[in-house]
Amino acid sequence: MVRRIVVKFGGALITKKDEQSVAHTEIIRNLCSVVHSLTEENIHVIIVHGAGSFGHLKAKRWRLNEGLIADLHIVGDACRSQVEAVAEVRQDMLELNSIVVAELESFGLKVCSHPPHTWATNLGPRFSGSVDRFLTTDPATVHVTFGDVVDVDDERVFGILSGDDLVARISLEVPHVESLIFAMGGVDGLLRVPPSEATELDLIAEWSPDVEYQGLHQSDIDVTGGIGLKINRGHLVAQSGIGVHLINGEHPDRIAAIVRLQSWRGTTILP
Ligand code: IP8
Repeated sequence: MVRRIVVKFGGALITKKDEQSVAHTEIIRNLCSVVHSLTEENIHVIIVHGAGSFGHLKAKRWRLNEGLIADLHIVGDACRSQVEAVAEVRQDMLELNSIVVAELESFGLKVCSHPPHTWATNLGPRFSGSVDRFLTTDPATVHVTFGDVVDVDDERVFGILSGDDLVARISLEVPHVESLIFAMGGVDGLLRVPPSEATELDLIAEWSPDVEYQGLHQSDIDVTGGIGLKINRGHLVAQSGIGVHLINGEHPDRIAAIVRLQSWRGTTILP
């Protein structure tokens, strides 16, 4: 019986969110170490990582989430057009991806990386592109993909496909996914009050749509939907019977604890 999990490494966890293209290499290494131990227990792991400062800052400046805008110029920017910015963000995302891949390989894992702009088009949880590529028969092969700028088949021409949309389709369509785990930065899970005011008691252990939560969505930095998008996509996945959990990725042992059915701190999204 195949056991498979999907883990989202949040962009705010694996990068310094407000400084262009700075990765938290040690956090990435610790996450990859846990992934490695799980593969040794025959668990198949699919990793989707967010963009953090490798994607959101330039995408926001060049309004790539709005699609093609005629004659947009930014005085003093190294890029001359949105089309150049699209190419640069794709390149920056490949750079972040190569850091994640190198850390996984340093543990002896085989890695298959799938940059979305090469196989996916259109946006949202029903984006186009087959997710069959994430199927493996060998747990020592880890598949990796990430939030990216993809082509769109209408007048927008391009747009941002969030890692949160990728995890939703992968979890729902690749067989035998038992859990989807969002590893986040700076918080233990969903909180009842804003993270800056929260105490240990404000963690929501189980979330369903009638439970109110507060999350930090830095709409001045983010071009995708922040915590609201995670909850929305997580809830979609939970409705199909897959366990959906949010944990603090600075404690990656919590990922292993979920899989090993031990106790852990974080939030479960109920169907
Ligand atoms: O951080 C966003 O992906 P996310 C992708 O998973 C880009 O929402 C390029 C900003």
